[in-house]
Amino acid sequence: MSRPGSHGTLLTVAPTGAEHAKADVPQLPVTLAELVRTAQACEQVGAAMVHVHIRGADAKPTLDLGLLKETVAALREHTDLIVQLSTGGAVTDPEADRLRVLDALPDSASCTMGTVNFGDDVFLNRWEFVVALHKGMQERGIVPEYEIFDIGQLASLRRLLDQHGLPAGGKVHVDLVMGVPGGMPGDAETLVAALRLLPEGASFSATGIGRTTLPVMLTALAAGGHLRVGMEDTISYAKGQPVRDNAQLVARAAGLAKIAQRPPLSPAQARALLGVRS
Ligand code: KMH
Ligand code: ZN
Repeated sequence: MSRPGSHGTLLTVAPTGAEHAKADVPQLPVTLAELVRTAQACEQVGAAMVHVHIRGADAKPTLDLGLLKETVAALREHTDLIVQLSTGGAVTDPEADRLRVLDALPDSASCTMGTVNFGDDVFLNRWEFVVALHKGMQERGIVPEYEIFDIGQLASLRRLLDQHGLPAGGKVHVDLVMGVPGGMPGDAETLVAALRLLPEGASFSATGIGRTTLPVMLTALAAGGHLRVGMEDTISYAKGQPVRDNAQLVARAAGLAKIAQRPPLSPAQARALLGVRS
């Protein structure tokens, strides 16, 4: 199956997330220095984009705008990676704070396409808020990555594009986040079913949470998709074996992509795929 950019594989690393506690997972990068070191190590083994959640001095998730700006600047200075900020934040973050993330002017930002149960919590994404994110990115020239936690959210994406037009850069890129308890399962059948609802010409990546990591990765590669990996999504490398660091996950994905004859895209190639300015 041929997909945009499918001669090579875009590898995104999501190194931190908002859910794991540093106290439980000491190898989780939470300071700016740890994040930059992690990003550099991941770039060396094949990552082209970094999906960023930041933490405050207490190692808890924060959407502090000053810290976000500092993070974008540091990642740009020390890597060539496409810098994608999360507007999803943590499930407790207010909409205004999530929208303000765009003022840090990253290359890319996430835009979740609907509300979903998220374990015991609710990840709230009202339609009006989704539209505000989409328009805010259009106005600022930020390239969205549409996060899809459940298949119906792909129908919402088509509606968004019909009503409000293409994103900055003119390309549509979707990330299927599979295996969240409350969202779509992380298996081959569901991934293939989701592809039927992708907007025409869209590229996609996929990530499987926890034990769905490998089935989702292998299916996405076979279907011409791109890959997101990282400790935001899994802290277990194999049964009974905790992840050593994010680069270990990126290196495994890069190895599988090479075996699939779809080697990792460089950051420059990934910018062309996603319509991100160089
Ligand atoms: N932390 C999750 C509630 C995103 O980054 O845009 C939402 C999330 C999605 O991680
Ligand atoms: Zn995220």
